[in-house]
Amino acid sequence: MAPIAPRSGDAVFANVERVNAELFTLTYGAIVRQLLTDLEEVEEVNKQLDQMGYNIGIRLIDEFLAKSNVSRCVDFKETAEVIAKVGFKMFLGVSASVTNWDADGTCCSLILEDNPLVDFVELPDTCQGLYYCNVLSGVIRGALEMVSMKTEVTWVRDMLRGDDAYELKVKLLKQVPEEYPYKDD
Ligand code: MYR
Repeated sequence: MAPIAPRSGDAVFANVERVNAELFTLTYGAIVRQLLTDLEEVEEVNKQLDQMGYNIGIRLIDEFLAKSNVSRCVDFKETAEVIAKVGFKMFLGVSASVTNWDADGTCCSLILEDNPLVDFVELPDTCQGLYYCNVLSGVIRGALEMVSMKTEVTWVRDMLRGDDAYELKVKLLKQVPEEYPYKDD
């Protein structure tokens, strides 16, 4: 009989990552389901998911800045690229594309073709109006607020609602200048 060959470290690591990702997806689904039960109104669930995301975002930015080595972005266009290519990759395992810029460079769309949050998800008819992934809009809003950018983040397209992609509109409302924390006198 052939000996049982140990799996390589890489294979084990990939497996652990996949299991973690699935656990995360299923846990998120369980949270949404519980909110639907507790709050009853889909609009309230949308608000709660966004608020949860915001609370995550204001903390996650520290980890993002520490791990990514990203330095200050020159403008909002660079910030959007960083979110799409580095932030999404780091926390969601997929990257997004950035499109639909407005003329003054303060509003764009982040398009996700692959969205691990919705693996295994099917929404019943009673959930029409639910923005299942609303935690993501809150995360972006919270994270950007911590680096002095007030934004409005809204869903434009959602595959769970029958659209052909996931599209988030990110609008920069205000860039708060950072204050020097010490008085010069
Ligand atoms: C700067 O200070 O100019 C850099 C700003 C970088 C902001 C990056 C925010 C990362 C947000 C990650 C979102 C992940 C969603 C899953």
